[in-house]
Amino acid sequence: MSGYRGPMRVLSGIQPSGGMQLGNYLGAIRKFVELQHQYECYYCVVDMHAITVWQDPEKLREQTFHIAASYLAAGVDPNIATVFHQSAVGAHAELAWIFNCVARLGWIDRMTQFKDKAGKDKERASVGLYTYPVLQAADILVYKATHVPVGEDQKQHLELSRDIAGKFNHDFDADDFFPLPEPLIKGPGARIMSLRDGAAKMSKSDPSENACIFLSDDSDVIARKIKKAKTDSEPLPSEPKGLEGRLEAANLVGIYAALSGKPDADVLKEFGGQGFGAFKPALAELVVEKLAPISAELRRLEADPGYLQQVLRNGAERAAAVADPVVAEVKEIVGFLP
Ligand code: AQP
Repeated sequence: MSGYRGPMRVLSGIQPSGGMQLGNYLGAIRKFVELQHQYECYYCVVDMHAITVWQDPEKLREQTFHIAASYLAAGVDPNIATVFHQSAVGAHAELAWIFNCVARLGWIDRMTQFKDKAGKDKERASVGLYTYPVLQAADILVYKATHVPVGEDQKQHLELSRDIAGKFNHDFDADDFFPLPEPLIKGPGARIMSLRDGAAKMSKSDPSENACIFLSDDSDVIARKIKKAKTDSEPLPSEPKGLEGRLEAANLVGIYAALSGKPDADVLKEFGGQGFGAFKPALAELVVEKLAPISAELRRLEADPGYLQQVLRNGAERAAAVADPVVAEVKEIVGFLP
């Protein structure tokens, strides 16, 4: 974090581009809950990121409530952490423009997520999808956040945020104005893979409905998806090195380990030598046991949009009170008139 001496702050967000999925929960939200007791935390629903690919407006509103409700259902306390939706705090977009003029084209060209999401037809992708990681840097740095809990897929974007912060500090001779934010990635669940393809990450917008477990899935749906999960025909090994090259098996064992709090080695001590016919029902039972209380709370909260709206409004006010003065200072630093 170089010589930065400001408060330790956490910022993270999830896109309302679909239902909250197990990867988002294990890779991100579970960490949000722990961190709220250690740092000043800002958790946003990143609706401006979501529209980098087409979103039906009515669904976008619903999904924004759904993601906010999922934060709370998983244990984020809006009286401790600041919970809000990104578009309600204009400072994110203002700083993103200035960062568009700091970031270099070559840096953005290297971002692999754009290549993955744009696919073969990148000429037809939105400009927003291309500059997405610059907006992400603004989301973080507008709060001068020092720590960012994310899944492994976001590592490259976090490096870019550090580069942008460093270049801004250097170009404007503004020593340590922005911290160089640290990613918080490590831990079980940092990379949960699709149930249909062990080489692709679990994603809420995966077109295959059996690829992904959603927080809103009921116990029958969870059991069915796990039963249908792709696997090989070998029994489970009794040690982690036996999972090498067995992507799907490694993913299921990883999910079991992340939810049970046991290392992979202990899971394999228990299930090594057994086939998926025995392991899958045990996994389904564990997933249902861990997710059921969260889904019940999620349903309760979603039935009360008035409360969710109030949480988001209060959060946006608190967030703007921190972000607006940072943007005002940035404008002065770059030479804009007040
Ligand atoms: N499969 C995953 N394993 C671990 N962590 C994951 N995250 C996402 N998928 C996994 C983490 O969840 C946070 C929010 O992600 P996001 O919604 O902003 O964007 P994403 O990474 O693109 O998530 P999805 O579900 O794949 O969304 P779509 O389908 O819309 O692209 C991040 O911290 C991410 O690392």
